[in-house]
Amino acid sequence: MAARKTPSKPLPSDPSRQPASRSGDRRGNGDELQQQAGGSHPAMTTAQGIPISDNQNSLRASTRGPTLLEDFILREKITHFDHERIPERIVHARGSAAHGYFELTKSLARYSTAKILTEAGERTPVFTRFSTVAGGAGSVDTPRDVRGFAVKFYTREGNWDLVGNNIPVFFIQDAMKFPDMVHSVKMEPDRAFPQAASAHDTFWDFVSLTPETMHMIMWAMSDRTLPRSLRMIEGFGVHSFRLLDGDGNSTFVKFHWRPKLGIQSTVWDEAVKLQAADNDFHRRDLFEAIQSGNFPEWELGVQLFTEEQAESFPFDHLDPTKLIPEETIPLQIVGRMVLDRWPDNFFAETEQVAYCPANIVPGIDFSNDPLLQGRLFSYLDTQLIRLGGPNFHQIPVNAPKCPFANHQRDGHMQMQVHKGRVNYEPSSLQDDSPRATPAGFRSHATPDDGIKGRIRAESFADHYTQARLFFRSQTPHEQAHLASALVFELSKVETAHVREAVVGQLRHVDESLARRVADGLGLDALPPAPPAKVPAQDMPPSPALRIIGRMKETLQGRCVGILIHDGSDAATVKALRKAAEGAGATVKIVAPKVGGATLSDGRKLAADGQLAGTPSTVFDAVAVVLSDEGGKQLAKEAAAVDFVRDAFGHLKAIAFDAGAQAVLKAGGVGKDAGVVDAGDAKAFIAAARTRQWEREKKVRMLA
Ligand code: HDE
Repeated sequence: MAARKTPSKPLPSDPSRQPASRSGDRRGNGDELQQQAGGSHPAMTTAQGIPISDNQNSLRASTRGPTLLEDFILREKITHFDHERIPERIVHARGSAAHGYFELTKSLARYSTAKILTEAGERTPVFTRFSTVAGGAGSVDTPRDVRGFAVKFYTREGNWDLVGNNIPVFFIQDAMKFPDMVHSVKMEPDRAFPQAASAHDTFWDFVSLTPETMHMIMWAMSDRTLPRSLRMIEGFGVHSFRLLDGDGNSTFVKFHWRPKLGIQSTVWDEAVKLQAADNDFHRRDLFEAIQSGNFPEWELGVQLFTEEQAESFPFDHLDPTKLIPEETIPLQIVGRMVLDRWPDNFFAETEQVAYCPANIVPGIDFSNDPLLQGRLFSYLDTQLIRLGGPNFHQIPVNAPKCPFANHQRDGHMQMQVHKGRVNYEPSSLQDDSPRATPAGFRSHATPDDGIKGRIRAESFADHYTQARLFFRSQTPHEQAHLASALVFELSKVETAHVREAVVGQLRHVDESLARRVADGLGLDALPPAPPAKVPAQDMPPSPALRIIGRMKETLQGRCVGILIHDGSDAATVKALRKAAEGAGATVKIVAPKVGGATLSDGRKLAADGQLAGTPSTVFDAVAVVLSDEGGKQLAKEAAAVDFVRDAFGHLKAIAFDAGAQAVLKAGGVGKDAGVVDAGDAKAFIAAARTRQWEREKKVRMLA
């Protein structure tokens, strides 16, 4: 092969990769900086502030020769890139967050000195992060999973973090079991799957041998773990906390968040299909709502109770697998939280935010819940490594918005330039050095029995009563979903004895549930129930634990999709859009081409989504408005047929006109109260406000 001739002069860099200057000059190399600096662009520099003359080419020994180690610009750029990722959170890695404020509406001055709970009308900035638990940072938004609900309140008295979940109880009672529980639910260590799913052997093996998980399992298998939107989940502080008044008197408190849009879930088949439709379904939903000014809002509720009331409960409130029924201690609404600003930068804020249950302000205190006690250690510990050192509290999203000062010094990434000689206390050399204050944080003077040991309290021994309470409090539809979820998950378990052991546990919860699950698994006989230390007691059902019935019948914050094609009736589309928007919904037009379709009036209506990439799973209700010809064409298009089949299967309202009938027929869509004439916008809106629960038995065999 002939040797290539070395050009005597260096070639100009590839002009196609150079930004055009205002004058149209497309020369590369050294001209670029001058062109950009001449416009409104700031000069690009290294991290040391040294101006960069060429951001396209590395420094080479000759035109086609090796790259020189001397190229500090290239090395700095690549080194920084190599370190762009930090370790993801071991749990709750996948999350989305927003800024906003908390406003106290009712003072709790009788119970607490914490300013955030006593100054009614005051607004406190917050940063709130929602997360899934099991999956990695790049996993999907809609697996069956608990959702984290973590709020950082930047109060006048320091940061208070309420780091909760969307379920009011937890899997385990003692922090000692957390690594085991998390290991079991995460992908299995030898095969590295399944990602973001509890439906596998190790998780159910752990569950079957850990009866304290049973109550949480009921919640996890219910529709609570399939939220329609992060804007529609409840939040719970889970543990009991204390409120302390000026004399140090304590009142126990449980914190609850109530979504203004109402609580709402998807159905399982929909959640599965959403994973394919949009990996970022919840993140996008939150982003779009905030960007469009539809700010998500929650009420803060508290359950307040005394030590004496706690003594009278038939369970131990320090056990995090127990909730306090609202029928026993009603919820008082004391404030609201509004999220009104999407972060400017995902990494700087959402990824680097560090919540910690130990961040607490004077007037609030911990309880002796052994799970909470373990959490008080864990978060700072994990953040030291995740964020690279002891100064992560100085990162803007983590820094208090009130003054803060102490004698902690130095360490990795120290951002503060501390002045003066005094970095210790007591001291007499500097008048402005920080000192402890009488207004500072005080712990409750809790008496103790003084017997040390690795102990599980007898009062924690009842694992089944509240699991039964939850199951029996659900509507029949929800019970069927729960039983079917158990069948689904256990059907993914390969080890027969694990499946059977779980069914054995379920017999303590509710014999009929165990039978349904056993039947769904095809077991020939009910496996034996393991011995129970404390058998389940019957408690009066708590309707507050349901979703169906408590879900708001509304289109506020929901989304309606209208499928059109060339020739669709313009007046019908217009009327449906007007009615849906009037009811508070966002409307999106779906068409075979994203450019849109030419309607009956000759005008082109642009689409918000192309049919193939915008299935009905992303909507709360759909309308299909087609000409006869359009209907004939789309009846042969799988995406259109799936659009209506899935909307029907996911119990959504469907409006259709004469032309759309061919597609409905191809999709096997039957007639019911939720399938309405597109000409009757009012009827469509009425049906679209809720799901068609009665349809479910026609479309799905549930356990
Ligand atoms: Fe967490 N948890 N957790 N957890 N947790 C973390 O902290 C831990 C528990 C919760 O958006 C970690 O910074 C232990 C209950 C949320 O950044 C880690 C125990 C509840 C988030 C940790 C629990 C939660 C976390 C991982 C049992 C509901 C995400 C990264 C003793 C009340 C916060 C990090 C965010 C994150 C430990 C149990 C909620 C490892 C040891 C119960 C919402 O420190």
